[in-house]
Amino acid sequence: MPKNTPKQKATIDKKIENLAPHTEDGTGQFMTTDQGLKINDDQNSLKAGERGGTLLEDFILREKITHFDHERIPERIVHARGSAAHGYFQVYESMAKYTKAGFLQDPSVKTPVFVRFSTVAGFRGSGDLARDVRGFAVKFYTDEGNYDLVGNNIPVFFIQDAIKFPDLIHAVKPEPHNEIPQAASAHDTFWDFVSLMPESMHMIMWAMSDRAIPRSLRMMEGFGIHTFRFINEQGKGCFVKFHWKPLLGVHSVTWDEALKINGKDPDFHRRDLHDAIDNGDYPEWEMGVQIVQEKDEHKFAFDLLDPTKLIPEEEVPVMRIGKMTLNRNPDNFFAETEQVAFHPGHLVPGIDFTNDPLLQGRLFSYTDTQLSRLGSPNFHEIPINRSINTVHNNQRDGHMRQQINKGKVAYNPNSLGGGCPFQAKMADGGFTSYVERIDAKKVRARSKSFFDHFSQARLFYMSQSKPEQNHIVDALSFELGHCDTEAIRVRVVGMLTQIDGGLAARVADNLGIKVPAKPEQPMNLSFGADAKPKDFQPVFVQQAVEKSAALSMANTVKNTIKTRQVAILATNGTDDSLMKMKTALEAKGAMVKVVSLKLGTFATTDNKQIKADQAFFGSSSVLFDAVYVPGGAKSIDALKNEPNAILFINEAYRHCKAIAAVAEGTDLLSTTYAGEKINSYQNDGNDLATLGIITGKSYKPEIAAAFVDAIAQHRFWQREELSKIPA
Ligand code: HDD
Repeated sequence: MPKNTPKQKATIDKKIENLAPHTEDGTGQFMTTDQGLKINDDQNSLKAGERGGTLLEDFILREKITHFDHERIPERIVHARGSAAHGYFQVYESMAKYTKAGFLQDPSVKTPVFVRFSTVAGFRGSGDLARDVRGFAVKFYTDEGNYDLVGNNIPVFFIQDAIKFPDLIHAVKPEPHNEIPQAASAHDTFWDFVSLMPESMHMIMWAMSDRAIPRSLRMMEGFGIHTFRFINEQGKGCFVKFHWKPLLGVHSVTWDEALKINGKDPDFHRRDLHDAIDNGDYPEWEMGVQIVQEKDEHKFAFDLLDPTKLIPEEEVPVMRIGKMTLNRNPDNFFAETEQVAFHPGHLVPGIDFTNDPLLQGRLFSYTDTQLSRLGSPNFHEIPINRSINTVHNNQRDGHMRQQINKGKVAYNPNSLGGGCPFQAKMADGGFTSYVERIDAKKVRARSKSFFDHFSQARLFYMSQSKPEQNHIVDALSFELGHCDTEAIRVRVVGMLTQIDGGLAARVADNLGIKVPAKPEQPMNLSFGADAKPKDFQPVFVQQAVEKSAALSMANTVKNTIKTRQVAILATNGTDDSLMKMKTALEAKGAMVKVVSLKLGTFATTDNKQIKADQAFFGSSSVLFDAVYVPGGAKSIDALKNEPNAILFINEAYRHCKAIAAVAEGTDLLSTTYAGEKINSYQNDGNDLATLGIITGKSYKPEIAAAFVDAIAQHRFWQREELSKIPA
C-alpha cells in the first residue's frame, strides 16, 4: 500500500480511534460476568448437591442464559443478507465548483467508509448467488457528520413511488401461506405484481440480466439511482447521479453456475470479499458523477425525478472524481455488519435531495425501521454508527442510552446553558436545505412525465450483446416457468412485446404459449379507484440514443486476472509444468489452488512434493474462474478414473471458462464431452484460443501468456451457442 502522509493518516485513523474504546479482546484476561466479577467455574451450574437440582440463585448461570436467549435481533425487512468492509474514499481533485461537501474538496484527505453489500429478497442465512439486486450502501464518516449513499448495483428501480414499496416486497418475498421460495423471485406473486406494473419493466430487464448474478461483490457497479443535488459554496445547485465503477470490471457467473454455487458454497460472495481483503487485494471503485445543470432539467426524454430511468452515459458522461478502497474486514459481524444503520437522509452540507417520490418515501422508512430492528432511537450510539464528529443536541434518554449529558439544560432556546449547544451558521458548516420554489396543488397523483415505461427497457435490451440477450431470455423463461398461473405468464409476455417483439416471441416459445396479439388490458393499474384507466396508459418517448455501450458488460474492463481463482488438476506423477504455470499465474495476481484426488501431498515427475489445497470431494469447478491440467501420464491416468475430475472440466467448459492443458493433460480433455467439442472445433481448422482453450505439446511461457489473456476475458460466451454439453 502507498505510504500515507501524516494528514491522510490522521483522517483515516479517526474512525479506527472512534471504534477503539468499544472493542474487546479476551487474550490473556480472566473470564468475568457482565458485572466484571471473575468467574471460577464456567463448566457447572450451582446445584443442591452434585446430583441435585440447579439453584435459582445461580446468578452466573442466569446471566449467561438470559443473554443467550436475547442474542437475536430482527433481521432487516429487506437486504437481510449482507457482507461489509471498512475502507476509505479519496477525491481526485476538488469538486468545489459543484459542491461544498467537505469530503469532496481535498485530494490529500482520506475519508473513512464502511460499505455493506447485500441481496434484497432472501433471509439473513440465504445463499449469496440468488438472482437478485445487490445493495451497495456506503457510509462516509466525514468531519461534517455521516453521509450515507444507499444504492444498488442496478441504476434504476422497480417502482416510481415509495407507497408501492411494501407491495413490491410482499410480492417478491416468500409467499405468506407456505413461506416458499427462499431468496428467489421465480414465483407467482412477484410476477403477478410485475405483470400489473409496467413501470417495473426497465428494472426487470436489468434484474433478468447477468447483473443479478455477480461473480464477486468486488466486480459489480454501484449506483445512487435517484437524482440528487450538489450545492456549492455560492449556493448554486446542480443535479447529480452517483456511480461506483469497479476497477476489476463488471463480471457475472452463469445461471447454472449460480444454482450450483449456492449449494457448494452459499457464502461464496462473503468469503470472496473477506479473503481478498485478508490477502491484501483491496477492492477498489472509482466514484463517478453525472452532472446536469438546473437549466437542463427538462431537456431529457424522461423525467430526472423518475427513478425507473437512467441518464445514458452518451448523453451525460460519467466524470470519475475519486476512488474508494476497502482494506479492513470487520472485527465482529454482528457489532458492525449487522448493526450498521444506513439512511439516505444522512446528509452533509453540499448534498441534498430532489423530489423523486421514491427517495422522499425512503427518507421516512430508514430511521423508522432501525427503531424496531435495533430497538431504540439511540442506534446512532452503536459504535459502527457513531459520527466521528462529536454530537451535541438536546435529544435525551431512551433505551440503552450511553451518552452522559452534563448539566440541567436540555432545551433550546436557553439562557441557563449560555444558549448552548449553538446553532451553526452556514459559514460554520451549518446544514441548510436547498431553497426550491414549490407552488403547487396538494394532489395524490403521478406526473405524466413518468408514463414512459418501455423505452428505456428497450434501450437496455438493445444495448446488450447477443449472449447477454440470450441470458435475459433464459432468465425470463426460468422465472415465468416457475409461475403456476398461466395468466401471469401471458400478461408478462404481453409486457415484453412492448420492449421487443423478438424477446417476447422467444420467451413465449419457451413457455409454450402464444404471444398475445395485444397486451392484456389494463396495462397499468397504478391509478386510484376514481381515476380513469385510459388516462394512465403508458406512452412511448423516443430516447436520445438507441444503444448505450455502458449498459453492456461485454464492454467492461478485461485486462487483468488479479484475484481470479484458478484450479490445477493433478495427482502423483504430474509434470513440472504444475509449478511453472502456478508461478506464472500468481505473478499476474491470480489465486491458484491445486485440486487433487485427496488431501495431503503428492510427488511430481521431478520429485517435488506438492500439497493439495483441495480434493475433488470438497471442491467444484463452479468455485473457480479457470482450470489448468498439467501433463504426466500417471497423474492423467488417475484423473481419467475420477468422475469428479471429468465433471470439473465439463462444467468449466459449459460455463465458458478458460481451460489450458499441456502434454498428457490434453488427453484428459479428450475424454470429456468438452474434449469432443474441442477436437471437432479444431479439426474444422479453427483456432482453439478463440474459444478460450489453450493447449500445447509441452509447457512454454507462451502457453501461460495465452492462458492469462484467456482468463482476463472472463468468459467465452460463444461456446454456449456453438456446442451445448451436459454437465
Ligand atoms: Fe431500501 C434497506 C437500497 C428503496 C426501505 N435499501 C436498504 C439497503 C439498501 C437499500 C442497499 C440495505 C442497507 C444496509 O446494508 O443496511 N432501497 C435501496 C435503493 C432503493 C430503495 C437503492 C431505491 C432506489 N427502500 C426503498 C424504499 C423503501 C426502502 C422505497 C421504503 C419506502 N430499505 C428500506 C428499509 C431498509 C432498507 C426497510 C431495510 C433495512 C434498513 O432499511 O436499514 O428501511
